[in-house]
Amino acid sequence: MSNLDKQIRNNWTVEQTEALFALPFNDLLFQAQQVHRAHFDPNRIQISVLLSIKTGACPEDCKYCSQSGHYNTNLKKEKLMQVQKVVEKAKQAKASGATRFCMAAAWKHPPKKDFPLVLEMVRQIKALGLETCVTLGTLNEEQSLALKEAGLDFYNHNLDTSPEFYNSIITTRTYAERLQTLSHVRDAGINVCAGGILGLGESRRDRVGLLTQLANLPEHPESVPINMLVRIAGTPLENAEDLDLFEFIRCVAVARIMMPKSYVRLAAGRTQMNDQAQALIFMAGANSLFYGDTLLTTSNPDEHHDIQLFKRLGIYPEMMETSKSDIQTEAELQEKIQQQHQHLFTDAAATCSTENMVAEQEA
Ligand code: SAM
Ligand code: DTB
Ligand code: SF4
Repeated sequence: MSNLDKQIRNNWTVEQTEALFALPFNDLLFQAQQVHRAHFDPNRIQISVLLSIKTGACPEDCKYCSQSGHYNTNLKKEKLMQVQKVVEKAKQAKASGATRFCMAAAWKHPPKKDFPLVLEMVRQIKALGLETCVTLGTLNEEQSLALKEAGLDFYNHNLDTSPEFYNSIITTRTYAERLQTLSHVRDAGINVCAGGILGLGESRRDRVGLLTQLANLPEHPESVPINMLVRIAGTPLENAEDLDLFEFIRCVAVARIMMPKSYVRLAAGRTQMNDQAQALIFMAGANSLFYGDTLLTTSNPDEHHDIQLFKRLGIYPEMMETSKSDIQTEAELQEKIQQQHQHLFTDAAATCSTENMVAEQEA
C-alpha cells in the first residue's frame, strides 16, 4: 500500500473531525491543499450541468426545499420532461464544456410508469459521450441494477446533515433509508455522489457529524457535494441565519482531508458568495461545480462570469478521460479547444491549460 493510499480512512472519530475543524484557518487550508495536490491537479475542475426533469409537488418535507409539496413556494409544478427535450438539454450542456449531466426528479422514489423513461434518458445521454448522473430519491436493489445496466455513472443522494439534526429538517424519509439507498447504489457498481447542505441552523457538531458519516461509509463517495442553503420563501427555513462563509470553507477543507480522492463539489449557494470566497473554496480543495445559470429551481452564477473567474484564477475545466486507444492528436485537441472557444469555456482552457491537457492525453 502506498503512502497516499494509507491516507484513505473509514474510521474517523467525531473527536478527530472536530480537531480538524478547530485548526487555525491557515493551517487547515494548508493541510487541505497538501492533500489536494497529492491526489489531483489543483487547477483543474470537473464541470457538471444540472437539469430538473420533474419539478415540484414532492411528497417529502425537506424544510429547505422549493419543491416540497408541504410548503407554498409558488413553484410551477411539472410532470416528467419528455426524453427528447432532456437529450436536447444534454447536447447543449456538452457543447458548453460539461463532462457530466445530472438529472434530478422531485420524487420519494421513481414511479413505475416513469422509471423506464429515465432509463432511456440515461442511455441516450450516455451515447452522447457524457457522464450521466441522476437523483430520483430512494432506490431499491432492482432499480439500482437497472440504472447501472442503462449506463448510469453516478447516483446523487445526500445525507444532508448529521444523524442527530436530521429529524429537525426531514421527517418523511429516514437517515437509515438514505444509507440503504447509498448501499444499493454502491452494490450495483454505480459511483456514489453524497454530500450535504449547510446553513440550516445546524451546529458545528452537526457539520462534524455529517462529514464523519460520509467519510466512514464503507467506501468514500466519489463525489461529495457541499451545498450552502439557498433560502426559499414559503419554506420553514426562509429566514434561516446566514452561515459564516469561513465555516463553509472550513467544511470543504475538512471534507478534502477526510476524503482525499473524492471530488468535493462547491454545489448550491454560489450566488451568495463573491469571487474571492469561491477562490478560497477551491484553495480548500473543492474541484467540481455546477455550471450554467440555473441549478434546479434557483439561480447559479452567470456562465460568462464563471469563465472569467476561471481565467482570473488559472483554473481550467476537466476534459473527459480518454482511453489509450482513442488518444487525440494535438491537432484534434486544439480543434476541440477552438470549438469550445465559441462556447465561452475556452478562454480559460486555452489560456491556462492547453499544454497540460495535451500532456495528459499523451501520457
Ligand atoms: N429529490 C432528490 C433528493 O432529495 O434526493 C434530489 C434532488 S434534491 C434537490 C438534492 C439536494 O439538493 C438535497 O439533498 C439538498 O442537499 C440540496 N438542496 C435542495 N434544495 C436546496 C436549497 N434550497 N439550498 C441548497 N441546497 C439545496
Ligand atoms: C446537490 O447536492 N445539489 C444539487 C444536486 N445535488 C441535485 C441541487 C441543488 C439545488 C439547489 C436549489 C434549487 O435550485 O432548487
Ligand atoms: Fe423532494 Fe428532494 Fe426537495 Fe426533499 S430535497 S423535498 S426529496 S425534491
